[in-house]
Amino acid sequence: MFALAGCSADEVMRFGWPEGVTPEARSMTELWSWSVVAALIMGVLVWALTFWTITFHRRKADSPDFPRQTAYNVPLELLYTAVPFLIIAVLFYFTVVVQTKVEKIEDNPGVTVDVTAFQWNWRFAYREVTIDGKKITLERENPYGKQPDIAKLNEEAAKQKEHGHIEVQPERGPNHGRFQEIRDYLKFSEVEIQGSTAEIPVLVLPTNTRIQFDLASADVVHSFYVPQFAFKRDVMPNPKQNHTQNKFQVSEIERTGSFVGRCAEMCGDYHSMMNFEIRAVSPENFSKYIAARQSGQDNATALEAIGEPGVSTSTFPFDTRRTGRTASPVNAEGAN
Ligand SMILES: [Cu+2]
Repeated sequence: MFALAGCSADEVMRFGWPEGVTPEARSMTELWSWSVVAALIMGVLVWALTFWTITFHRRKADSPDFPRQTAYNVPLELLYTAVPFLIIAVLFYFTVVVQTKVEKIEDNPGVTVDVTAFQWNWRFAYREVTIDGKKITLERENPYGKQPDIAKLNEEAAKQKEHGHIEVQPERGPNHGRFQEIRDYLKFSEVEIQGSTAEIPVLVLPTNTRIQFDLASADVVHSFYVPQFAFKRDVMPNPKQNHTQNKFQVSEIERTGSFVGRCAEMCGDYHSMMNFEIRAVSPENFSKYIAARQSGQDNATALEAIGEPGVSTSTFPFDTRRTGRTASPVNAEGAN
């Protein structure tokens, strides 16, 4: 069946997973593959025992008696309590090893990207990049303003109340009484990529470089998912107040190419159209790309300058018109 479907041995062994492009993704895929193999061995054993029992140990047609009953066999019961425990222990061990690798965060990653999810697209801001061995900081000030001292405001409000004044307070959000319109936790950069209805945001990253992603949402909960990283993580507003680990790293992207990314948390009307692309290029091309962006070129022009397609190749913008009944691609001119 696999041969007829034209599957390679590698594809068969991935049991449905996409080809990983980071060492972390490959570790997770291996864990998945061997877990499936272990489960299949166990399955075959259980099926064999089941069919052996019902075939050869059924009540004989000419005999009124049940076959020999083997319940309450203590050694056997101990064995089938111990064996599953052993299986769980082995699975647990390998899971912990892989998880530790996947969640590892090292100091000084080569590139740090601030990812902002919003209804319904993505903004990528390079915080730090390494160009020819030198770290460059590209972060710029957040235009959303700063949260006032919330503790002090609360204290003042309490005092006002004590003195019989009822101060009309501007509306505050649920996160420790923070003002919802002020999003001081979002990060901005000189070099950013922002998606729109007509444009899939293409995030350019270098191969062979440790990359850190810092995730934050400007509104509701989203989820950053790149199938070929075999990784997704929820993207929350106010990550600190929501006690989320909003950083993760990939130790490297192993090859150049275009890898689709998606929002994996149902986040509203156009959730399904909240796609992005990771474009992995060589570190040399990445340096050229950043230089081109810093000189004022837009994303498509800077991409074309290094010989890359200017728009996404792994996915395309969708028609967001309610009356449109087909998921046909929309070009930049035809989009609304
Ligand atoms: Cu979303």
